Amino acid sequence: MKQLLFFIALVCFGFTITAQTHSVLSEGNWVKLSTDSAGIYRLTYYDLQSFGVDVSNLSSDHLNLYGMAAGAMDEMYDVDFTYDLQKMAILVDDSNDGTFDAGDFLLFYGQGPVTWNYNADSTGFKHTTNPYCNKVYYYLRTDDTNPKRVQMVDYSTQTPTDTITELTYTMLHEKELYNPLHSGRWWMGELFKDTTERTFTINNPGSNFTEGTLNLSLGSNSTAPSTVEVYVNNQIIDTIQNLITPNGYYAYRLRNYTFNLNNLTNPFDLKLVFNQPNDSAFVYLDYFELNLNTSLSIPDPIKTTEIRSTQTHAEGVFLYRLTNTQSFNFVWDVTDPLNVSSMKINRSGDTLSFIDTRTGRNYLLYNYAPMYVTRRDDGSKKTIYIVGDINLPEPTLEGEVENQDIIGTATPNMMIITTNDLQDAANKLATFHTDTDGLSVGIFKVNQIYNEFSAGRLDPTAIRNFIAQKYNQGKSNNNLQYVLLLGPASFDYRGILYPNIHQVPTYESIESGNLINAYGTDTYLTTLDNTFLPVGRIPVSTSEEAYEVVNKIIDYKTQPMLTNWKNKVVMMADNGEFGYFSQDADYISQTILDTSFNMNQTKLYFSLWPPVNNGYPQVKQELLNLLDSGVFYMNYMGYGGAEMLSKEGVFKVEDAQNLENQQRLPLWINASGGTARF
Ligand SMILES: [Ca+2]
Ligand SMILES: [Ca+2]
Repeated sequence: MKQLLFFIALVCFGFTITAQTHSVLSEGNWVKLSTDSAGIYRLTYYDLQSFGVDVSNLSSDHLNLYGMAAGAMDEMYDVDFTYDLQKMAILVDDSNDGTFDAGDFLLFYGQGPVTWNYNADSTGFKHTTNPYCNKVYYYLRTDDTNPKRVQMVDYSTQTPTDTITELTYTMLHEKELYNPLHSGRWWMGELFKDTTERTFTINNPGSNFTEGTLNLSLGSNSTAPSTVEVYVNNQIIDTIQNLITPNGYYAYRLRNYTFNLNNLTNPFDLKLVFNQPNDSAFVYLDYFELNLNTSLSIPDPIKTTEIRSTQTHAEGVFLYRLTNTQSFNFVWDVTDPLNVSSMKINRSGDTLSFIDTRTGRNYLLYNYAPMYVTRRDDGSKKTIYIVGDINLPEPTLEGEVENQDIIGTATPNMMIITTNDLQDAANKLATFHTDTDGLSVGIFKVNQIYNEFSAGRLDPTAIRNFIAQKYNQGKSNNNLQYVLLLGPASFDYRGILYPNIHQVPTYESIESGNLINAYGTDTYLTTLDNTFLPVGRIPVSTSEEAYEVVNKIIDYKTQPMLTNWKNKVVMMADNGEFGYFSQDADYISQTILDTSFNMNQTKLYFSLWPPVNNGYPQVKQELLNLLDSGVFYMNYMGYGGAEMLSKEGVFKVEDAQNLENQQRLPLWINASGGTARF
């Protein structure tokens, strides 16, 4: 009988698998690479060899690169969202012999955390910094089929309507240093407080700009009127007025300013001066970005130059004419980073030109010369020298990627999303739920999710999309019912202040400067099309902590103490805030009374007790007695922090540690500040 069951299971399994799609990572040999700024990157035969790739008789057609466009994932829920790695167009130079061997190399367009978009309404190109990740990852498959290569695009027979002679040099200065409220996605840079004046030198060899725009973002906190003066080459160009921050919940108020710049020199100095009205006032520089117009004249020694031009954001057939371009022989259209194409160019002396009928394109201009490889026998050793005049950078090796296929995994009833460190505890909990509740439980690690849903980048939306993919896949059978996040979360996605957090990310608001408007929430992760799935988090950081909580859960469920404590509700309310805390507690209390549940309620409102030495010792004693004897549902409204509840400390960390309420654990809901930060 056992054998028969096994056979049936195999058949079902086989059937399910064929009906599903699979990740490209489910087969083949893979190497993971990363880049941290936009540009053309090179990988040579020797690079692949040093990565451990088997390069003997490597057919160049077997090389393909995969990834996703840079930037944060799109938060808009779309049933047809893209997932899994996408094959990218790359250039492979194998000396036309079909084999990738010594002297051969491949080139690809790699990106970084900063992307630029044209903003037709205002100031030209605006940047976006990915708030989640400093790198962009690429996956090289070395035993692939169907090679995807950079194709030549040829519009040279079209008659131009416009000649483009200017490019827009975009430049960003942004340091991500401070997040004072430890919340949200904004990070501030240089602090103008003890230092109130800073000068930045803008230097771009080869440019001949004289005008452009400056986009300045400042976060300020000042109770009195204060100003920031903006200087170019020590000439004041404007004074920012009215830097007053509203009282209340602001750590700082973020504001954006745009200035037109004229009579520029290359290089030039940009100076910011904060006129500080009192010692507590300060200003953060969030960032400044520049759009500088320069002629398409690009001398040596620049190797790679990005070309984007505000002139092309209209309809037309554009002739780009670039002078002084002796060293360049390639122009790539990188507007779609996964489908890069090569422009058909025309060279005449030191002038390079090309035609494009499409508007709003981004190009990269670069040079690659043949590489010269010499081999020399040095005793028994063969030393290989690579000589070339190419200054193209190489991507960073991140390591091999094991085959995985969470896209193709069947949808479980419950999923546990966790990190490598915590998976043993996750396994224990999964087994428990399967044995006692009959649930199928799937454990998924965040890094595996990133590989297939965000090309390796930490991104909360990758988690959301993964949950959506699993939910949609099991929709007809209502398979996915619960999502558990097992692990810590942090506002510090990039590890700027806390580099070693292995996190299961939460969703943070964009706003970071305001205590009320900045928040983190896990519900984003399971809010799908028209569905919201129950989601919970066990915010533990270590395996020991994880086991402790898992054991508590198992105890709670397996040793029910069916005494009257399961009927007890405690409503605790702080004083202050004009009595709102007790009013709100009353509202919840009444809501419980209105249900058919016959619960025994105890009200611990501070305002009903006499204060003793500015404290509430009687409330504290009553609370500890109640908790020790067992409370089913504990509700607290009031002031609080990670160390204690209420300013008077009616419940502190040591009180929790001294409780004798094993097997009588309360469901505790707090409306309070910072008590349950993770
Ligand atoms: Ca070759
Ligand atoms: Ca910033």
